[in-house]
Amino acid sequence: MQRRDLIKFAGGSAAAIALPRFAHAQGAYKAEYKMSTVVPPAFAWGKGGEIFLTLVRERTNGRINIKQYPGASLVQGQQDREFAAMRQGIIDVLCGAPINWTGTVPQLGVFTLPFLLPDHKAYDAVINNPGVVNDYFDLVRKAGAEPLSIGETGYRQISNSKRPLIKPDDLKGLKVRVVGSPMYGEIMTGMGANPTFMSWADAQPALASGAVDSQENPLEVFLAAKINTLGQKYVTKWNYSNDILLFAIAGPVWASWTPADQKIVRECAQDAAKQQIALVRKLYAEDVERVRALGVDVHLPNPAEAEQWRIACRRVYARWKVATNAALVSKIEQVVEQSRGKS
Ligand code: X2X
Repeated sequence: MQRRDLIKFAGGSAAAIALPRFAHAQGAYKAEYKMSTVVPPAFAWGKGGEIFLTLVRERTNGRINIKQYPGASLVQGQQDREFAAMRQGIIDVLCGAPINWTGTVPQLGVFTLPFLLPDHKAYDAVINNPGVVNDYFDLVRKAGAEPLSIGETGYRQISNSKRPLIKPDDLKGLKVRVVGSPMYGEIMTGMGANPTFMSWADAQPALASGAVDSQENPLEVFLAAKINTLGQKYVTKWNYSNDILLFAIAGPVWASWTPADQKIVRECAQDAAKQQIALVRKLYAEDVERVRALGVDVHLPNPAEAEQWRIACRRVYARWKVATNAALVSKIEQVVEQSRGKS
């Protein structure tokens, strides 16, 4: 052993001897907690993650240091592996769309059923309903994470390179990239399209090369990722599915924090979700104008057209209501129904 190494070794063992006392005082906190987001802070939901970790660092005086790994890089871009990786201890903090986790825990996809949440009024009524939230949070807890708060990833709109999509038949034969959610695949198949499951990282080259004709994402994502430069010329703002943005902590990590820190972190997530929703809504309000300004054709379905889209998804809806959690979906349906007509 070289002298330099010896010194290093001695230093290391001194630190190791000191560690237990230090660790005890700090409640065995990690130096860094890893947060996965699919998209970076240039996108509203990546921004939600950044807001959250900044608040946590400030309000815990740096005791809890969360680092964001965008591009789902902790799972090599394979966003559908996020939840499993959280269970394995690779991811400590989730700030994501549960649709990406439905291969691991199908029930977490309840909010994304096609046309379940018709507008923001319905969305707000649902995510602020204690009965719905408690049931959902119980599912998350049973799956291995402590849920903290609910933001919004945004209404997903369909785009393609071929033609305006006015009615379900117009999707016939289109190759559509969807996230790894079997339900989205069935929606597309039901309308005669050919869905391909792909991560977000793979989607962009596939659109650019023409390997797929179509994709669906919130227009905020379309704008931030400049999807129009990938040959996507037509958009239909059909509002077919809107996933929540769930802020959650891996169960064992949560249990390692003091109750006082747990309270702070939960409040930070609640504040971050509020700010993130406000940002998504602001972008939603201006998206049509901004997408049209890029020379993209944006179709806004009239009520009769919207009804056709809804009818085309009815069978998949019924199947996935049962395949996810029929009791919870029924509860959500009731809250949506009550929200109608209320200002
Ligand atoms: O991959 C997508 O389409 C994205 C970014 O919207 C999700 O993570 C669900």
